[in-house]
Amino acid sequence: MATERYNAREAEARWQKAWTEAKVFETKNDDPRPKYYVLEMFPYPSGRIHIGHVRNYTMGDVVARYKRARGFNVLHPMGWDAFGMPAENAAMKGHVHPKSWTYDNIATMRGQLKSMGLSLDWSREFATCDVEYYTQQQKLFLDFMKAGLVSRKKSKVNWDPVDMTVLANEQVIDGRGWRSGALVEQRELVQWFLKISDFSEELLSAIDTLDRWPEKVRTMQRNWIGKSEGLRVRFEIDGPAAGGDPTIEVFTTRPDTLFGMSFLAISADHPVARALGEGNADVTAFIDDCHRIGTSAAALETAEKKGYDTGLKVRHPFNGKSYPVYIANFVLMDYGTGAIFGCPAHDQRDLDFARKYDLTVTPVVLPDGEDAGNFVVGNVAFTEDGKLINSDFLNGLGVDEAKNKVASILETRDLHGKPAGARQVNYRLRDWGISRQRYWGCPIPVIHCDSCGVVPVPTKDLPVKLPDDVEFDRPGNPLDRHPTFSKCTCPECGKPARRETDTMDTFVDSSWYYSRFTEPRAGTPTVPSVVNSWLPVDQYIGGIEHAILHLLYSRFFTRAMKATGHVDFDEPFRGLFTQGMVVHETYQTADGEWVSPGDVDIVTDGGTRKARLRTTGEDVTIGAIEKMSKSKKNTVDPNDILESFGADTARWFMLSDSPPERDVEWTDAGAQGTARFLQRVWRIVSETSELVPATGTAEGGDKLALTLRKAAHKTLAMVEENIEGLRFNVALAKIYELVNTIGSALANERGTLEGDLAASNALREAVGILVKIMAPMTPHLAEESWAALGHDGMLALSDWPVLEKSLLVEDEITLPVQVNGKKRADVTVSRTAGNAEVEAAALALEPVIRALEGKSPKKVIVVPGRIVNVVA
Ligand code: ANZ
Ligand code: ZN
Repeated sequence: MATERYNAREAEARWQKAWTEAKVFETKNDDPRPKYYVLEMFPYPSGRIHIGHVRNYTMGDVVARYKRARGFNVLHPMGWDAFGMPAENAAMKGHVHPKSWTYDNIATMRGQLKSMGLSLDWSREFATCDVEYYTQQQKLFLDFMKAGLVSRKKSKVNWDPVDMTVLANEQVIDGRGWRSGALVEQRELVQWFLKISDFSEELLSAIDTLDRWPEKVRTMQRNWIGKSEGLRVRFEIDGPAAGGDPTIEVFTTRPDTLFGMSFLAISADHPVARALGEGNADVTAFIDDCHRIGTSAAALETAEKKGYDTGLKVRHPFNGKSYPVYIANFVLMDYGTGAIFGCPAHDQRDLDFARKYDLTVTPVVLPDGEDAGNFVVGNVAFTEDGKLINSDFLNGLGVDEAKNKVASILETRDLHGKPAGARQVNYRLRDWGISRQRYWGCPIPVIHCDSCGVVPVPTKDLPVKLPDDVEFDRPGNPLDRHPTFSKCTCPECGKPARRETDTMDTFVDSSWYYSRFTEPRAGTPTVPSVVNSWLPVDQYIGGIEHAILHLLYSRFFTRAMKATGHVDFDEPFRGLFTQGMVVHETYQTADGEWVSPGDVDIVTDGGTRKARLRTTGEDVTIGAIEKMSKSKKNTVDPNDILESFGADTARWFMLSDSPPERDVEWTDAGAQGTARFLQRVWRIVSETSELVPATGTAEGGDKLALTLRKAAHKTLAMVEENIEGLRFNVALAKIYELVNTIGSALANERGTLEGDLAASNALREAVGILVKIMAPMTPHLAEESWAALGHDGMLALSDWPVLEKSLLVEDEITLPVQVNGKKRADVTVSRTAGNAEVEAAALALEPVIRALEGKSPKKVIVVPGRIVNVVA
């Protein structure tokens, strides 16, 4: 009986059922214990869980189970980020409705997650495509609208001509749609926006409070918000104005470089450019050309810099000279004022432009250690700090002083009735365009009426439900061509009106789901008293790919929900952890075809690892260890892993080898090693259960008892510390050591364990601790072991072991022993030993006796706790 192998498959299913039946992981909001909210980023229901999910959810589950054992009321929910394009793509390809495709996938993936033994409160599960969820989201939208946080504006969008949809900048990769691969075009559309830019400063400054976020994520968020402090400078047009205004205003962060100016450039969408374009075919052609490159910063960065000399000139504010005005493709209309002054010596783009159009390059900032007489700028602009030169009254000043001086002068100078300069803070962060011309998303709850304009759908008429009877035979938005969806009457005047057919960006859905989990069936988006008691999320865990948008949108949403009375906190996630990826070796046949790990046998041939194709025995090359990807076929299916090894092995292996923020390499050999280790733990448990009685108190005892007790409590302390610090691999390494200690006691000291009550009590205690500290990682094996050790209740409901701090104190001490000033040996004595005892022990050491060469020492000085000095 005791030596029976642990049957993971059978035991795991059994314990999962037992947990579910006992509702162990269902969380009550009114539980009086302190609350702890741990959340992993919810999955998109693509069809199957992938190995990254296994790692992510294992980490969250370890935290959840650990915190539960430590007496917290833990909220650990799961749901589905279920709207989005892939469902529609599947519908277009496979004649399956996005809804059934999505819910079928959810069913499959739910089953897979359940087989991982995650301690989730499934009673709170929802999918963002559930009508109940998106109804509440529509309410939020209407509240945001009332609060002035929604706008509608015409804006240039990236248009994917194949998918017939607007793409976010991030969805345009090298000028092509991320899914369709089609060349993206620019179009103007009236879109719905959430006014995230109202919160730019707050979202930026609050990053400082996120001290439990990875520094790199905080930096990425800061850069994305992109605050810059600069000056708006108005230049007088030299000659007749185009479009009425006698001036052109630019935004610059480098007013110190004004004397290095050699041109002014405006965006193709600038009013002056438009005015010039009227009736001028050349200008219009150039403007059209500019529209063909994407609006994204990346697209502009890589595109060749082009300009059109308008013939207009502007007058410099200080030197009285005139400079040409270009329309340039690298100037964005929606940043600053849509116009710049170009200073080629100190800006690379301006320099490239100046070289192309043969404009002057005058350095005005001199690097330290350079000589003003010789300094020239070649093809690399000098963008750092230095001293001003060639700049009249600014000469000799530092960059910051010069900026200030220019600003103070221009602020107080009048130009055509307005100040010539004004200080300004700018942010890169743009308002969030949420309109999508798709079916499978949350309908935007507004109505367009010819008489009343845009009218919000009254709350009592919610939800605006997605119709089921839609067709996907053509690309584009099926809602647009649905026979009745858009037909409605105006809630204000009762005349026939048109329902909005745009749906919301799926990032909206994931911007507040964590709040919804606290009261997922409420008839309001949140129940404030409840959500405020749970949030912010104590520990959020997910992939670094969400470092910017998802987290920033969630941070904005929280503030918008606060402004509309739905929550009462600013930051949604107190702790954030971004886990590394799961990587795998790649395999390739002689003709370069990628082979999946499942089709390969690894053999060791003369000491080297070799890979062979399972079907033919043909040699395949073992390639680089890379992120799992379909294209290189180096993926492993969690399903296969769970079936062949069981959940505990997969969970343990995911945590054991690498720090959680780094990549971990999945290897079958590693997983087999883990499986063997878990069998070893099971043998230890079985032997212990036969050897020792089920009860008794571990205390005192002789050497073996003490060794076991100390090892167990030290490990306990280390595991606590390292789970709290999310250093799971370190915690696991400590557990391996404890298993070795217990294993060797069982192998070598059986007699003592059988005969000595203190020793056998210590063994039971140590194995009990082992089982409990493994439970967060390998919960099934731990339950099975707990029962085998004779306990009645479920381990999942029991408390964490109590640490006996006294056992952590080292009670021996080692001191160096010097003979005539030279170190000869170390002496180990009891911490409580008196000087005489230390002296005797030191003099009895073989190397000390040898060093004394038969002489008797003149003096022995014991510095307690430090050193023993022998003078001969
Ligand atoms: C003159 C200058 C001289 C500039 C120099 C830089 C270096 P950040 O820091 O990102 O805010 N700029 C302003 N508006 C722009 C627009 N709509 N499209 C493209 N470029 C624009 O960058 C501010 C700088 O970017 C501004 O400072 C301006 O160029 C340019 F030695 O003005 B600078
Ligand atoms: Zn109306």
